Amino acid sequence: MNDVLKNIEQIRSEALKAIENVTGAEALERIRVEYLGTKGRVTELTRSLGALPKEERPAAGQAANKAKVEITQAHKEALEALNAAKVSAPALDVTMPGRRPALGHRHLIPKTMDEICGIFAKLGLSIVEGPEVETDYYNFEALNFPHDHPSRDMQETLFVGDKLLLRTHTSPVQIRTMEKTKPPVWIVVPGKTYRRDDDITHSPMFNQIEGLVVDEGITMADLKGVLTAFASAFFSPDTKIRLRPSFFPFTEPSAEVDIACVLCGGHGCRLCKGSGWLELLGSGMVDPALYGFVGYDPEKVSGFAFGMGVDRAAMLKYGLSNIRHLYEGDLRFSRQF
Ligand code: 2U9
Repeated sequence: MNDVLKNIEQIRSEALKAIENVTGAEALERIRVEYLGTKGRVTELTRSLGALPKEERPAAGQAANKAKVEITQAHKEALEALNAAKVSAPALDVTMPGRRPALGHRHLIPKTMDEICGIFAKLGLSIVEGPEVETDYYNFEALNFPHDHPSRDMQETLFVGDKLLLRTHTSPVQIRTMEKTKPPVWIVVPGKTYRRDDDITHSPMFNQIEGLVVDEGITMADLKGVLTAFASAFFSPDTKIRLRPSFFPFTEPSAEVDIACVLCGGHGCRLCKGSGWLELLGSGMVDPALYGFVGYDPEKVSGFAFGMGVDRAAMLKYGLSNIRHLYEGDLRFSRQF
């Protein structure tokens, strides 16, 4: 082998070895410049071939070209391998400070639900839950809303098929519980409910808590006693309540329950529109007609029931100006509670 071919072979083997042992992208780039760059060893070598005797040029040219192709290919493969390694295993710098994960915050609705349920639990009521998709029977019929009766108009909802619907209140759970258990029944039922409502104080999905007490000798005095104890525990001790006559299909007599205004204490202000009272919940004595649906004897038992919107209770307790704050998912809002 003549000197030129030896020289080409040496450059080729040195370059391939250097590429094989390369450990990083910067070193690989230095190797590329050293061999393949405009002033690199392979480039210079190719240029110098013109000075060779004519008969040596073809063999030398071929060898130089082959070396260049091999080095270029080896460089390409090494670069790809380095890039792939970079993607699959980023360099770990153990000296970097850790990244604190973004912390969420408990939402005000479940917090308020727990507060309310906790108070009734202390008063001796058990917490019961039930399905959000209900039958027409449990949501309306068994609660004294006859088919095609105008009382249903107040509670429009989404029907899922012919007889299935999104429940408009948690009351079906009380019917299901009475069907399954003999009196006495002392329960509180929290959960999501759905109605065709959407304005500044109503949203199509909202949370309710309802209570039902059916036992021997239950009177309206028990209703007032339990709700007075609740108002004191939830708002502040000695919070006064008052009952106003009302109507619900499932209670007779029925009463709206107001609390003394949380802002002015009953003197009259902007919040209570000068009346000194704020509407908190609805209540009443269970209509004896309902006992017929669940096999209870209205001669033996009587009961009271109540229902409240959790959103409204939270708005009153925490002084919220707009129900939408509860549904925007803004952490700056949630963190305040
Ligand atoms: C059974 C018997 C009686 C539950 C009751 C109310 C009154 C009431 C509203 C308050 C605000 C619903 O969220 S709201 O719009 N509820 O006024 N609810 S009595 O009465 C029952 C329930 C079940 C078997």
